This record gives sequence, structure tokens and C-alpha cells, in this order.
Amino acid sequence: MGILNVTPDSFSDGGEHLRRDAAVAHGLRLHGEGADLVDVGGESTRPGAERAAVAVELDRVVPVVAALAAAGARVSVDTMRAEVAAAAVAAGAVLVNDVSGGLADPEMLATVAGLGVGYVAMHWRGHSDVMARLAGYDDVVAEVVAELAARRDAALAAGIAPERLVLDPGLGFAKTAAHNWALLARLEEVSALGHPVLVGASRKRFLGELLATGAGQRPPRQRDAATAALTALLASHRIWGVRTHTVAEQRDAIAVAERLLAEREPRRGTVG
Ligand code: PMM
Repeated sequence: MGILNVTPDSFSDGGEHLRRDAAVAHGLRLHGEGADLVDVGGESTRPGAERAAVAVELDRVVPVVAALAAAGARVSVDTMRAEVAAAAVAAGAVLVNDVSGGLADPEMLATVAGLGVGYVAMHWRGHSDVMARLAGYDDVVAEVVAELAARRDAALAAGIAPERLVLDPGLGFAKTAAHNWALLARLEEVSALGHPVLVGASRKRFLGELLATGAGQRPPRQRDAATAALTALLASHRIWGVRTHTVAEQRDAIAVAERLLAEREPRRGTVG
């Protein structure tokens, strides 16, 4: 899943693709590099970010989704709003990626069920302006799994088909670096919920902290090798998807993992 943030303030690529033609060009590049989905978002979820107005989000997202879908890309929409999800699906999106797992908008789950598209429910505890305060856990993995199970149950109760539901542990959302590493180490407990798993680790701060030097955190654009290393490890555990800024590199990492899997287990299927 290639990331296309049509926002002024996302942590890694904010401001770069705010112009519509630049956004579409970047989305087509991600598609050309082999993204199975191009994930179009019009609202930053960076820690501390303020919400975009719905009209602004619609204006950023819908024309870009329409142009990419018309050009043959499979598009997902990264939104917490049912209204934006519905407009993006009308414009050609095939999956709704909701970082709030249906918690931010009471209409979201029923809307997605009615649209009949795929749905990513991410683990989330609150909006970006408050999420740092919500990062308290006794056992982060057990609590994230329990809270994701509740979102799964709500999504299924609203009528979303089980085969269309994907779960995501939400790295960095009300989570410290230590929480992220614990979740990555015990990801099979998320998989045990019975749905495909998506992970968004690309260029995130916990990688910058891992690679920090005396000069401070490694900057976002110098976290791509670490991102690819994680992608290979996740692919070798047969994860469903990774959400990434750099599609070509992640495809290479996945190819390496798949080749090793095929060598070890020739009669089993491939990743994904
Ligand atoms: N992370 C961000 C935005 N959307 N969606 C899912 N499903 N999972 C994530 O981890 C996730 C997401 C924040 O990163 P960005 O600013 O690079 O888009």
C-alpha cells in the first residue's frame, strides 16, 4: 500500500503533494512501482495535528482518487469520516482505511457495510492532539488485541463482510517506541483475531529513535532501509500488507522474503 498524503503537514511527505497534479503524478508513480493499493489521505494524523474541515478533506481527496482510479490504480482512502469514505468510493476507491477503526465517526461502519468495499480497522484511542496522553498500558499487546477485537466485532455487527475486514495494530498511535516493538514482536497475537493484518511502520519515529546518533533522531527520509528490513521480516511472517512511502524498495524486500519462504516451504502459498 503506497502512501499518498494530500496534506500540508504529514510528518514525512507533508506539503509535497498538496497540488492536485503533483498528487496524481506521485500516486501514478507508486502504482507504476507496483503498489497493490495507493492510499490517498487528506488529513494528517501526525502526533499533535489538528483536524482538517470535512470540505477541505473532500476537496483534497476526491479528485485525486478519481484521477488515479481512472488511470487504472487500485485506490484506498485514508479517512475517519463516513462522508469522505462514501465520496471516495463513488470516485473509484475500493477500500476504506480508517485509522480510528470506526470510533471517530458513528456513521462509518454502517456506511462501509452499505458500500460493500474493504475496510481497514486500525487500533486507535483518540485524535492526534490527545493521543500521546492515551499511551498507557499494562500489557500493550493484550490491550491492543482486546480493543481491536471489539472493533472487529463492531464492524461485523454493522454488516461489514468478514472477508473484507483487515486489522492494523496502529504503530505510533497512542503508542511509544517500546509499545510498537512489543506489538511487532508479538504480531501473531493480532493475526490470531482471524483477519489479514496491515502494518504501517514506514519512516515512523520509532525507527528514527532506533537509529539515533549524537546528532539526534535519524530524519524520516533516512529511515527507508530500516523500513525495508522490517517489511522483509513482516513478509516472512506472511503479513497481508505494509503501508509505505517507498513502494519499489518494499517490493524488493517482499520478493526476498517470498523467495526464502518458497525455499523453506515449497508446498505452501506465497505471501499475501
Ligand atoms: N499511519 C499513518 C496514517 N494512516 N493507516 C494505517 N492503516 N496504518 C498506519 O499505521 C497509518 C495509517 C500515519 O503515517 P503517515 O503520516 O505517513 O500517513
